[in-house]
Amino acid sequence: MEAVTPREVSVQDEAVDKSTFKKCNQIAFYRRQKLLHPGKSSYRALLESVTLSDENVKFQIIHEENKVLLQVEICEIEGNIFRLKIDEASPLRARYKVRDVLIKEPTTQRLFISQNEGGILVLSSVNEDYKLQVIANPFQVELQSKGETILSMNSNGLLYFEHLQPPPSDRYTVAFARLFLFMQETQEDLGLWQEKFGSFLDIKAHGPSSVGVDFSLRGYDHVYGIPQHTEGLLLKNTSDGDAYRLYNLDIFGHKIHDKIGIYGSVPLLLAHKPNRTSGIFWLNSSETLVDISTKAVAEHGLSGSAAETAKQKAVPLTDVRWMSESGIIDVFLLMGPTAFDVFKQFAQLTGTQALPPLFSLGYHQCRWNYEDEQDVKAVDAGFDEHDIPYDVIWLDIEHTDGKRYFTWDKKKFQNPRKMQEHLRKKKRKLVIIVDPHIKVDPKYTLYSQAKDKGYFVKDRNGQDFEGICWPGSSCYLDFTNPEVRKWYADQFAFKTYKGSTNILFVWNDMNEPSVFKGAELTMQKDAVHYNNWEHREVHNLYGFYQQMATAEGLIKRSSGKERPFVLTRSFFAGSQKYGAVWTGDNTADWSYLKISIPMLLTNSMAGISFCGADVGGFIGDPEPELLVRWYQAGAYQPFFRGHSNMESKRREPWLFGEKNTQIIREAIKERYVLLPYLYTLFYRAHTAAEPVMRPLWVEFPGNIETFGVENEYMLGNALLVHPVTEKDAKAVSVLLPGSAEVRMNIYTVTFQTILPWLCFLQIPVFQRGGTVIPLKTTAGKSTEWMVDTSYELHVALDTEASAIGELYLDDGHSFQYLHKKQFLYRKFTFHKSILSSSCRDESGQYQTMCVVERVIVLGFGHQPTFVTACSKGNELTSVLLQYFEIPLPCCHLLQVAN
Ligand code: NBV
Repeated sequence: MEAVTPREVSVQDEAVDKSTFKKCNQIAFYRRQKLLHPGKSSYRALLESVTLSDENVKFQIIHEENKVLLQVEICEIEGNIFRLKIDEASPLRARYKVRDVLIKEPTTQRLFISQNEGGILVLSSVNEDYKLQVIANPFQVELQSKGETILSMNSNGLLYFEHLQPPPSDRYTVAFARLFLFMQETQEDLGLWQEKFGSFLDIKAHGPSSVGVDFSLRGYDHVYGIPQHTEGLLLKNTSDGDAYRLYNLDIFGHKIHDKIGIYGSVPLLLAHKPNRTSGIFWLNSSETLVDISTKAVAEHGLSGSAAETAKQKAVPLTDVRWMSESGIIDVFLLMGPTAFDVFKQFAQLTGTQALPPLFSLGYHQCRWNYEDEQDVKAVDAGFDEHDIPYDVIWLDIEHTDGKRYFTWDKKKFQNPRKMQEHLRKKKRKLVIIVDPHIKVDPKYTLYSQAKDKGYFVKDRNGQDFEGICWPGSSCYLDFTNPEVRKWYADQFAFKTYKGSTNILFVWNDMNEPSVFKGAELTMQKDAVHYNNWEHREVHNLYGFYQQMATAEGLIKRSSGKERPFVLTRSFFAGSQKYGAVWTGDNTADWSYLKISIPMLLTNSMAGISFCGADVGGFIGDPEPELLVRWYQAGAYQPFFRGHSNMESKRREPWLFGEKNTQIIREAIKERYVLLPYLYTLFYRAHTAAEPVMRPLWVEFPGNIETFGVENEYMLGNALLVHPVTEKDAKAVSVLLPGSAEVRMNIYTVTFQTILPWLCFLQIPVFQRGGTVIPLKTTAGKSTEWMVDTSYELHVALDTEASAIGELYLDDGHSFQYLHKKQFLYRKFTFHKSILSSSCRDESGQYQTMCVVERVIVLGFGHQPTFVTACSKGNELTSVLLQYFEIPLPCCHLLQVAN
């Protein structure tokens, strides 16, 4: 089958056809699990079987009806994390356990048994802060901190574990054939050994293997996380058939406010109450559904008479029920107690955000497609002509020879190296797309090599799995195989990837994986991967593995020297280690601009700081006002890329009249000026797991008003951003959290302030009192043009007239910051009218000639009488503070006298 053009692809027509995708009640394992209702659990713990080692505590639990034994393993991991694993005690065959997501086997701490009698086992942590109480009958686990129950597991009795069984044909003799047939018919509805969806049949070679359990979070009624859905920030209560679905799917034209899974999944849920944040990380890569129910219960539990209950104070409680199609139960309880602790705990398990090369924090210009070399050059020149900074131009699938990735369409791109040299001279980069499907074409080396080596995913009959995608008939590389990943990484070597240079970086798309005409437009669950694991076990990891292999390839081609940049559409927990993520095919409509904020905040809380949404909206044509507002919003989001569909009109920033060009130019320039702050935030994300973009409640954890806010957010701890997402907005109502004492920017703030929308040119961004942010004094044509540009500090004073902040810098592209300590990390403090700069990390060695040229102090209150520069001995307090220009009226630096 020949290459598919977008118009031919039914996926486009089916975009709005809901029947292409399953509703929860069309998912067999969900239906089966839902037959189990809250109540007394059928599991009983055999506490006499308890064994204790340095690593963990183990015991068995038994199902009272089927008598199947499960093995429970509990361990404490340093840093307030508890891990609970439940697997079959003696499974028919090993069950799938997620690999490669945890960065290392976590370091455990010994638990102590402080009680094991009367059907109760109490485990205490080393520092005795936490206690785990295991109740034998019915089986339940409670986690307490200093006497307070934080959460319990299986308190609703929803522990569900389908043990592996031999196929019915082995179990029944011919004499029972009739009965078996009858059973098969009745069982089909429950999809035990096979499951139909439309014309698709999923044959389950190993039968039913679903697992699930409930958690009750005491005192919590605000829960967040489990991306990716087109939903609001706060997770909603689910009703039957309406669970949050974690199943990576390519849904073109996806609707907003929908709990179906799109593109990526991170099974991490966060719960917050004023004095505590907790997290539940459900490590399972098969299709997963999450039910949420928040209610108020009597303080001392659900039991007790009605009269007693009425007397007791009602406390909120959130029940979270996780249900996965297969694998084991492997769950990490992240005990915080602060949100930042939870972020660290998750990063301790899955890694932190990779430090992006600086260029990738600039503006990216993408389109499906920039036609040819001339087009690329013309668009590039357009940016200079219109004085708009940008760093990267992108090439979509049409740049290839018939959608054979790693090749070029020779008519359109006759000399890709020369084109890249041209961009290099302009100090810019190129990103090209590399999808995971490989065209079935024996003359295509990538295909023939992979075929010979047996590197493709197989169908259930052992043949290479074939599906339709952009190139027509395609096979899919099995990235779960480490050998395939190594081979794939090698494809990025300059010698192998003809026409590539070191300014070329990569975009992984369609890696859910997307399979046109496949069940739910993805791969059959009964396809077979490396080590004979069915696709159902690893589905949500497919994109994770492709991005991992791609990032490794880019590092390898530079002999380990250069940082990679890889954007992926599909992702899982831990994808942050490999690059950036975007939210996929959004629509050019105000509602999609609005939803991009909670979507990005949710990704950020799940560890993926480097995320963004297509500026302008991928599908359709934005009206100019929407496009302008989207640029203004995107300028303050971590990954900033304009992108449009093939059918959309061209929308380079200068095509909407001078007035709009001017506003977009300003927004992009603001982004470039902000880069030192943003890069510093990325360093914090990289080293301390602090999300770059964070919900207000994370910074103001005790302020209930902030808990549901999703139309504004904090960029780092210093900037509050409230993008304008309404058409014709003349004013925005901004919640500036804090008491009357906290000043934001030049405003003295109470809770809700109505600020006049001064003019269309402005983006509502507020600096928090008590912070210093580093900026560049001016924007250049791209990040590389700005290396020598001076810095500027914005000091916003708090009520004590003090402020602190920091600046991180390095060469912006290599790993020298890591291996050779080639970085500079400064701290700025404004106190008692003195601004000082000190070293934040003494080990940093990086030299720069850049100076802080300007300091702007906000909230000083009145005109200073004089401003002087201080020095220690003959040296200035900081190499950075060498030269000052003092623009009036409100700039003061170093010593400012009242
Ligand atoms: O490669 C073409 C597009 C790409 O531009 C877009 O960003 C991806 O999300 N791709 C999807 C495939 C086609 C979508 C209809």
